[in-house]
Amino acid sequence: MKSNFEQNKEKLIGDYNLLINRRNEKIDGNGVYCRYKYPVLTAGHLPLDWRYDFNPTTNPFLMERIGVNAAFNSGAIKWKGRYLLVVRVEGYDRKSFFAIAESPNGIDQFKFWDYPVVIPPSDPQETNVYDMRLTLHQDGWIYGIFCSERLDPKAPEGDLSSAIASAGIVRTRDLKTWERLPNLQSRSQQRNVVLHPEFVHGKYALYTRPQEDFISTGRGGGIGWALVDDMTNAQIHDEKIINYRAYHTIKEVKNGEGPHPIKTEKGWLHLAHGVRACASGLRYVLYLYMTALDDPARVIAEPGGYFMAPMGDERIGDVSNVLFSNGWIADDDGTVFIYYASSDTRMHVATSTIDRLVDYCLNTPKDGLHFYDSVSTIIDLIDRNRSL
Ligand code: M1P
Repeated sequence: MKSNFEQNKEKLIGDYNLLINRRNEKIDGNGVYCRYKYPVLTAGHLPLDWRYDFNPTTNPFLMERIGVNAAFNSGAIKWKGRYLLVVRVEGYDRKSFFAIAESPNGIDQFKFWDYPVVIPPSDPQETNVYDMRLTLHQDGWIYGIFCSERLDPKAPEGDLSSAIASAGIVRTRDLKTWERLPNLQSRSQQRNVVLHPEFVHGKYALYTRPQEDFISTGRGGGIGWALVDDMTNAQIHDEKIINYRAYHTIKEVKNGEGPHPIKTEKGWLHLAHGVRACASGLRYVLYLYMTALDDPARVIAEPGGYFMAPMGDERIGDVSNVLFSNGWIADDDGTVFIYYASSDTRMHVATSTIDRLVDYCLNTPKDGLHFYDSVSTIIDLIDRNRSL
């Protein structure tokens, strides 16, 4: 006869295996992309032996000892034929860390590696790290750039929530051993910093997001661009805005580059998030734009409005009404796996193709910035359809 402990453990493991082996189902889309029925990762996917003490002597009630709150905002890379996510895992203690989960097909059966990623802290004040973007650079290294957060040393006494954000940098050749490099030096706070995969004029190129304080970008006008000489001592001297925020758009309050852009025959394809304010708070959506092949800082197309917005269950979570993406994978056959998090809680995948996404960028009407432009764009389409 099995003890209660053994029975409960078996049930725990059985339920866990059902969850992590569950097959996903494609949902018909809008012609641009398809969503999938199930999230690809949730807090429940974190390995049981990271959360439970399985020793009946020290944990006779088989209680969860270390709680995981969320698994979200993941960088992505295809590595040795497998689809890998560098997941932002957030514990019940609110600290985030990184852990790698891999899948054989990109849409389901994501399983975490045995241990979380070990990133050495830059200094004792660094308190939290999150939202890593991975770039396999032309120089041969895989770089990870992430947000490094600490208490604002200038916060008034008693204020224990004002923070400052900067860009932390690591590099690796095998995704197992990570070398910590000095944080990016920049005049402003930075989040959503992304390394372009190729050298530009012989330098490393960064997409940036200058911000005047931790939450608000203030006069920071949007997604920036800066060239740096050396990733082992990355310093921004000149920074220019390449993708602007604008009044009464999906990116009125702020925006940020997602993963690094994908090179296509017609230009660099970018995925970003845009944020606007509403009565229920901030609303985060995803949008696409393209830049020129010969100048990745020059925007050549930007469809109006959002590409993806929170839908159904995606709308609810720790920070509701949020879609955020910092990872996608373009396969050799042109399939694109878009990994996005909903409401700072869980990870999903959507699939499309390079051809569809480029067509979407080049042929979706631009945002005319005024209601009458929106109306004339629709009338133009009606007229063209009626003349068929
Ligand atoms: O809570 C929504 C998002 O808020 C921040 O986004 P941004 O950098 O644009 O301000 C980040 O903290 C991100 O992790 C989070 O998902």
